[in-house]
Amino acid sequence: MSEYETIRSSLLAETEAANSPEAIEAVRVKALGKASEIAALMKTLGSMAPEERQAKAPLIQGLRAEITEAIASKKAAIDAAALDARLAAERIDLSLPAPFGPQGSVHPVSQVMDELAEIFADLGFAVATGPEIEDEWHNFTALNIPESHPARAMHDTFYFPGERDGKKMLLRTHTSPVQIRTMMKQKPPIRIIAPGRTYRSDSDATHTPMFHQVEGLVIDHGIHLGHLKWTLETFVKAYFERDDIVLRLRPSYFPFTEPSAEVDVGYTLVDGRRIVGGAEPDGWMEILGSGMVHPRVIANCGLDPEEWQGFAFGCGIDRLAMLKYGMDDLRAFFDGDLRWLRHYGFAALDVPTLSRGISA
Ligand code: 2NL
Repeated sequence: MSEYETIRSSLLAETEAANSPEAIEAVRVKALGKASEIAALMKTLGSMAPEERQAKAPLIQGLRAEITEAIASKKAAIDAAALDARLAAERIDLSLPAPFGPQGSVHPVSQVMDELAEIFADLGFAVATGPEIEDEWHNFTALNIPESHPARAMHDTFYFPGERDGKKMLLRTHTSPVQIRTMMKQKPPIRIIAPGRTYRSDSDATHTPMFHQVEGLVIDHGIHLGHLKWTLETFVKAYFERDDIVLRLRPSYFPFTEPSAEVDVGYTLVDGRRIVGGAEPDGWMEILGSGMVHPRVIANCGLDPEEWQGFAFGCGIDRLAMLKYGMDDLRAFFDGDLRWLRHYGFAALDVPTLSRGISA
């Protein structure tokens, strides 16, 4: 038997005999490692005469390749057998309850936004969104609030320094610009609500510099104040989840609506607290501003006010949440205090639907 054949048969026998991951690893190190016979043979190639090298190199390299392959396939067989043994021995108990991880909650503002979307979807309104960084035209000019109008100052606007494309930029003071953008790009009929963040430089127990607003807009043929009143009544009853709610429309003024009305809901006193609703109210709380869209606003958006009429309304989402869920300080809404969030937050999968009760 040649020297190579002796090495080959002894290594193959050792490979065959190995029966654990440790054993096959030991064989690998012994057969192919730095101190192995095969490594020593490889080294002799360098000092051989060319003819001898030509004759022996294929034999030595073939031997190394054959042993390498034999060890790899034996290792694969050992690993497969070990896995089969584990699979046969171990069982996963699918009936064990899963461990609970940290649970977040839905912020009341997000919850109310979902409730609003659900209520108005039922009335055929889509949800529209738009940029929080706006230009003066979409936030003011299009809404019939001209340059020197006190309403511009009234809004305590946050302006950005400098200009973008020659336009003065600002943080939107209401979500009206979303409705303006919708009227500019979508042919009526339009039925949308625009919920979102709005900004005014204002800060006390009932005002935060960032707050949330929802506005609604309907543009169609022959829209009149009756449509506005019915829509708001239907919305308020669905939102507060009771039918005995009385609304009061008070004449008011907004530059973007004519006529304009502020909307009060009747409240009743229950244990000294004001609760929205009751057939015979103890008093009135203002919750909404509204009106028929000013013809100049309709014309500013490229529509003919002789053909298209509409109504619009706006209200604070944060205040709607406070009235329904009983918080009394607006500032706590945006403090990120986990105790407050756990107390007032909603379960993540508790999605409001009309059929299950809007906040059930
Ligand atoms: C309030 C009053 C209001 C509107 C918002 C509106 C939007 C367009 C055209 C006309 Cl594009 N009007 N929005 C109308 C009346 C009142 O909000 O007190 N908000 C808190």
